[in-house]
Amino acid sequence: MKNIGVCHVITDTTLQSRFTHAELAELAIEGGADTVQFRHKQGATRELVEMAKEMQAVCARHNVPLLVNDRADIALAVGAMGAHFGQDDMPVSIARRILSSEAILGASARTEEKILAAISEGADYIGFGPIYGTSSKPDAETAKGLERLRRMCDIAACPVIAIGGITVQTAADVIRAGAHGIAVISAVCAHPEPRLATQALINEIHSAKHR
Ligand code: TZP
Ligand code: MG
Repeated sequence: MKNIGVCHVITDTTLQSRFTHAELAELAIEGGADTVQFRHKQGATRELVEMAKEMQAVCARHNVPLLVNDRADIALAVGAMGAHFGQDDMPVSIARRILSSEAILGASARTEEKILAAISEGADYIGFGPIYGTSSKPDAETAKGLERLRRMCDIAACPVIAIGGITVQTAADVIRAGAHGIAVISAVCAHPEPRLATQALINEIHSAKHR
């Protein structure tokens, strides 16, 4: 099985404008993030390629996988380790033909049927959420909570990465509910000190796993 990170930091330049995607990647990695995801919903492809290229340089220097949200073509273009897809994005089975068999491909899935479908299409991990309320994704569904997370982790035969409203106060609960790891935007990107915020999340994840 592939090595799927436990602390995915998704970079965002709409919640804050102090740092670029690449700067956020650097700070998150210095804080211990073991996966970084480039997520940028607007802009021309050429601009996205430039941003992702800068991030890939940071990730390669630290040997941390970069995943590209929504875009297999950009992942391929910049040599990223993988990509993450929602239900309206490219199917994982097709993305797998574009990227290599070693690529880490994640899929967001919110029901038992969709989780099983994503796994059979070849997803290496499932993104499940939002666990809590979030304002980082305007079209997010209502919060699923820890009990739903627990059930989904039980049925998924691959790592589940929980997302949505996760903070340093709740990260340990999410791991104890069975999630392999967490993905966060605001807890790191909107924090005054992204490096320290990541460090604190990592501490919570590790202490919950080793208890
Ligand atoms: N998908 C489900 S919730 C969410 C995404 C991209 C937003 C997560 O952001 P935050 O700030 O960690 O709640
Ligand atoms: Mg998407």
